[in-house]
Amino acid sequence: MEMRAVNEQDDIYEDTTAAPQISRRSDIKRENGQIKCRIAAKFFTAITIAIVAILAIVNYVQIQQLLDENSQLREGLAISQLQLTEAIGNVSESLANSQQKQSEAIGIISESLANSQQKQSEAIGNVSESLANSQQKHTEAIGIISESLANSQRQQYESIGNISDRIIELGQKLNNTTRQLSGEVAIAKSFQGQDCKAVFNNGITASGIYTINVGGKATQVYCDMETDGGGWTVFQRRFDGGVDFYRNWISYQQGFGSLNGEFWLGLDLLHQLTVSASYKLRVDLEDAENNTAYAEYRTFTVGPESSNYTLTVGGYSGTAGDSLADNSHDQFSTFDRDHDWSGMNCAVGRHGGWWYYACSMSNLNGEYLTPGESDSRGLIWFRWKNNYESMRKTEMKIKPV
Ligand SMILES: *[C@@H]1O[C@H](CO)[C@@H](O)[C@H](O)[C@H]1NC(C)=O
Ligand SMILES: *[C@@H]1O[C@H](CO)[C@@H](O)[C@H](O)[C@H]1NC(C)=O
Ligand SMILES: *[C@@H]1O[C@H](CO)[C@@H](O)[C@H](O)[C@H]1NC(C)=O
Ligand SMILES: *[C@@H]1O[C@H](CO)[C@@H](O)[C@H](O)[C@H]1NC(C)=O
Ligand SMILES: *[C@@H]1O[C@H](CO)[C@@H](O)[C@H](O)[C@H]1NC(C)=O
Ligand SMILES: *[C@@H]1O[C@H](CO)[C@@H](O)[C@H](O)[C@H]1NC(C)=O
Ligand SMILES: *[C@@H]1O[C@H](CO)[C@@H](O)[C@H](O)[C@H]1NC(C)=O
Ligand SMILES: [Ca+2]
Repeated sequence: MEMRAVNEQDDIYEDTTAAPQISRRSDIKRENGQIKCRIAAKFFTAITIAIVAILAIVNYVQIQQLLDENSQLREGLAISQLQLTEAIGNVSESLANSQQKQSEAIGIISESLANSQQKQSEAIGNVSESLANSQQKHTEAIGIISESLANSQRQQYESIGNISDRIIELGQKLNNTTRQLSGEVAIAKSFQGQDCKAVFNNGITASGIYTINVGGKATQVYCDMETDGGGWTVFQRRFDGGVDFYRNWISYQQGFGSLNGEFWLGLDLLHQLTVSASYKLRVDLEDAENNTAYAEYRTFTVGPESSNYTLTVGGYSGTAGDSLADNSHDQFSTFDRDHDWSGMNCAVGRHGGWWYYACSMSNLNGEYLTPGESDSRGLIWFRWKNNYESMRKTEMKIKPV
């Protein structure tokens, strides 16, 4: 900028020198002025140059200073980088140190831990050992206790066993005595009478087996305490064919079967009873369809053995019809004692024991057939059905009139 200004001044001087018509004096004056101008211009130029130079110098110095500052900064940067690196190094080092110390500390801790663990293990071992010892002692003690307990228990058991034995023995004795006593009581109770009516009159009103006194002899009988006012001494019962009634003379004399099941009480007993007082007879029947009927006879006696147990029966009433009055005054027959009127053996023909004549309208000791089956060997009560239909159930019983 300054340099261009100087060049423009030069151009102005060139132009002024190109005018020769100017007068001398005025020329000299003009020349003086021009010189003065030129000197002033040169001076001015020199000053300008000097200023420019100074400015350049100042500029340079400033640049130098800037460069210095720059390098100082770089140096400082480098130093600080170095220091940083050093510091990082220091930090790393101290970190490494602390890590080492930490490792060392961990090592120490582990070691002491291991030691304490060892001690702990040892202590546990010691405890276990002493525990084992105490347990062994305990076990031993228990063994001793158990043994002595077992011994005492054994002794106890033995003595209990002895006592139990004794108790059982005594109980059996008591039982026996009680049984005998209760039997005797039962006999005593019903002994006053010779039949189920007497038992009934003693206040026993349940059907079952009771002991009665027949001619001073204790005898068990089945008592029907329900039918027609109760007190019936049952001497014949059929209901399932469980007992074979095709028996000989002696059997019919003495009786057979079971009082709880089917049975025949016996001709001797019947005789004894029926001659000692006046008895009525009742015959209860049930057919195949479970219809029931009965026949009652106001008089009923069975003669002595010497009469071959001759039957006396009469005074029928009932629903089953009279199928027995025809047998009155007839002797009892079995397959081995034929006392019937027939040329043949009715007991064999009718498969039973009865007061046959030739032969009979009744056959309640016959063969137990399928109920309803029509066969003269069956359990016949002809005048109920007017045929030989065999009964499902029969009962013959007596009661004093
Ligand atoms: C680095 O550590 C050394 C000695 O360990 C110390 O002289 C120096 O000043 C440390 N430098 C820094 C930057 O902390
Ligand atoms: C374990 O017992 C032994 C001797 O029996 C003893 O020397 C040791 O100190 C015991 N250790 C501990 C931890 O009690
Ligand atoms: C049990 O009885 C037997 C003999 O029967 C006898 O030797 C034993 O000593 C008795 N025991 C006890 C504990 O009474
Ligand atoms: C007594 O006898 C009855 C039967 O008559 C029987 O059930 C009972 O167990 C017996 N008791 C004893 C202690 O023998
Ligand atoms: C009890 O009676 C039975 C027979 O009925 C007999 O075998 C037993 O020895 C009796 N027991 C006692 C302790 O009298
Ligand atoms: C008759 O009575 C008997 C039991 O005594 C029974 O099994 C049977 O089914 C009865 N029959 C009829 C037709 O009721
Ligand atoms: C009874 O039967 C026998 C034959 O078994 C006979 O000898 C006896 O005379 C009979 N008694 C009467 C009273 O008929
Ligand atoms: Ca005959």
